[in-house]
Amino acid sequence: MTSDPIVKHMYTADPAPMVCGDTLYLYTTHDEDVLVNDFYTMYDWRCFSTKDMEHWTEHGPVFSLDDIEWADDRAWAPQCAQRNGKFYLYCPVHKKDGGMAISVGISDSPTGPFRDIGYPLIDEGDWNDIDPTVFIDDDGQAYLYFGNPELRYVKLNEDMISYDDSTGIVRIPMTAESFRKGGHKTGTTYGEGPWLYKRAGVYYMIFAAFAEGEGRNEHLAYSISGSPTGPWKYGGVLMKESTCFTNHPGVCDFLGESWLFYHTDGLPGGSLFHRSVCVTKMRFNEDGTINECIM
Ligand code: FUB
Repeated sequence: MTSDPIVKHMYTADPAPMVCGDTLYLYTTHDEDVLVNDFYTMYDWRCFSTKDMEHWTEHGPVFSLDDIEWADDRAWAPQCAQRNGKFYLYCPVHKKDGGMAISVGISDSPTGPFRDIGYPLIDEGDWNDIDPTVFIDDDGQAYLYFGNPELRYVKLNEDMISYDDSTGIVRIPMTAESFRKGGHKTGTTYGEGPWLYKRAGVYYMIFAAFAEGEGRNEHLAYSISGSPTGPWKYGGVLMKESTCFTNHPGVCDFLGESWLFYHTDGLPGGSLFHRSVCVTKMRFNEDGTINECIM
């Protein structure tokens, strides 16, 4: 299996796997070596692929801020989905006129190049609109969850670039029962980086989480539901916090295993702004709970 981190020649974060045929495509963000204003300095999205979880092929930048006319900064955590022979890359960005929003790039190939649809898919005029996770259920309905500090979702239309207006943007109740009492702004552990995943009829919302108390880094946790729209019930800690301020889950099934992609600051020169994507196997119990994953 891959030795961690997966990418050793540049800083990558926010891993988002997508399986297509016999290949796993891993989309990541890219932390630049040189920081601007001592903050996340991120301009493009990268793609890597593997057929065996050992050997990886780099596909270079597949989408960038330069491709999105209305965006000017913060190429943050993406996720890609395939439908009707097209690939849709959902990416949070900072808008030229202020605030964060979720863009969509479309391509005929999983390795791009992706072409921006020309406008934000999600743009509520606040800063919550980051970290999209897209999931197509067995009945064909696609969901796009996102958000920090609140978890929200839309039901995507068949075209994957618009959503059901009659349902609109749904705000998930941020309760302790759903996300456990915690240290983020809603008073729960839910922080950001949601990842919607389904296994054996159970829906999992896996997310970056803040425990109670000052100076905590993000750990990974999960909530469970019998439906893609909740109600969510807190399930437990999936991965303990590390020395890196953020973490970010990406989950998929491939080669008969379930994989959890995440990031750390473990590469030489690493920091909260210089992260590296890693992967480990997930183990599920018969009752649907997930064993804690060790970095
Ligand atoms: O990488 C930029 C931001 O940091 C992401 O959007 C969050 O999930 C966190 O990893």
